Amino acid sequence: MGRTVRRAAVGLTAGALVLGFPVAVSAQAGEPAEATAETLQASTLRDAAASQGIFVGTAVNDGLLSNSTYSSIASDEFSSVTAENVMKWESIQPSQGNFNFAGGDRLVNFAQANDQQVWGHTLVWHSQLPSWVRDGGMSASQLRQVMNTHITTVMDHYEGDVAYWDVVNEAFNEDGTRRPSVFQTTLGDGYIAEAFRTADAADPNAKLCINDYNIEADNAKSDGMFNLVSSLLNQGVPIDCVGFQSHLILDQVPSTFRSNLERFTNLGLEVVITELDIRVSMPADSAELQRQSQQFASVTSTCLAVEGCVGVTVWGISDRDSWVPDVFPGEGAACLWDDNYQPKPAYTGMLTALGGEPGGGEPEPPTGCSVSYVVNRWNTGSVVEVRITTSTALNGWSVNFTLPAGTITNHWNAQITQSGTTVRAANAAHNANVAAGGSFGFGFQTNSGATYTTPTISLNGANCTTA
Ligand code: 9MR
Repeated sequence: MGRTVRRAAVGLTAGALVLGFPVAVSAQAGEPAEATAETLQASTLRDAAASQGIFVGTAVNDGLLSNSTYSSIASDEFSSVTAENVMKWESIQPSQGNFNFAGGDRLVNFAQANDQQVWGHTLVWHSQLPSWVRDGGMSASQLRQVMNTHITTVMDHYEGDVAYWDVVNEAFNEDGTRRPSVFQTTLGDGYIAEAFRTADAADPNAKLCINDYNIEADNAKSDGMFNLVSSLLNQGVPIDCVGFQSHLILDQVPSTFRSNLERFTNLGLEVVITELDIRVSMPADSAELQRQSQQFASVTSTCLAVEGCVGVTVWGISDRDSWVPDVFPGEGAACLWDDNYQPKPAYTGMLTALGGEPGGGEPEPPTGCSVSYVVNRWNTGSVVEVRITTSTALNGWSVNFTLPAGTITNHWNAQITQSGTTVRAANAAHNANVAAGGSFGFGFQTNSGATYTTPTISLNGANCTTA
């Protein structure tokens, strides 16, 4: 059946190879790749995670994929994507036999364009279940048929495109008993084994998971999950993994997280952090954001420390896109990027835990400028042409220098002001933007025929060299 534990090595980009850090399928869990003078550290979550042999994912909101800021972060930073909503039953089979794969297909296309794994979420769940299933009053044989048709049709459609499926989601109550979903009440305990067998028949190569929340700690609910998966394995039911959603609260990362994951990996199952976020009472202050950073790092390190923890997925990119404020009024700031898509301390914490470093430890690009200062003089006047080459891109510039004699009577390609011997030239509207390595020029005429040598010229406050 080939359902064995292994570390996924997805999302290894060409960039990682160019950097030459230890790509290390051999990297040991918990040992960050070390940077040396010759090697740069990964500067994105996905490169850093690849160097550790795990994937890093995000839930993707289909409606935001057209936002280029959002989609750039999704593609640059993550090696795995989970459909936040579009692969759920109500989206994919809103009425019986009417399958709508458009949203899921968009995600698959996005993932394939960006060398990403797709995590399928979710096949059998009590929520976001259309009323024709939830309240349909079906007999056991009808509902069994409906459930199996749904699993088979969806998995057939995505066969080869979706690496992991949450086959069953949120099957437990907090006390570890079964949640009384329509599947549980109509089909009984056996519906989970049946769903996994059907899923295995539909796509024998996809990894098949059961996923839940509040099972991160060793508690009654995770005991229920543990007993279930132990029993499924004993019955030979094809199951590969357990997803720990990890919708956490600041300062409440469970101390038993690692040992709890390990009791599942000791059964031979993969474990995955599938929906990580850490919510804070709003407004979040900077001390809380620092602790949140440490806690994202701690969860990431916990996964790295557990052989068989194959990935960490965060539930959304920015705080503004998160489900949290809608469901927990007064709480939020649960993600790695803020409302303006700026990385938060939590981003740096997670990247660092993965052995990466913002900027990758790359040397700062060289800064500087060089000047050519060409003078044409006659007895009572001079024309000076200044040309400056900049090593960094400019979005507006200001050039300062001294003029030992004379008054500027005319100038071009800059706004020029003179105060005694001090001259300031600022960009004109048409030459404010200069690419790195590019140059710009301006000129002026004076009423002095004195000999002008090239002065010290500064660009945006830093002195240039003379070309
Ligand atoms: O993030 C999802 C949100 O957009 C939906 O409105 C919500 C509906 O239940 O589901 C959210 O995602 C959930 C996930 O599918 C399962 N685990 C809990 C997640 C947060 O509610």
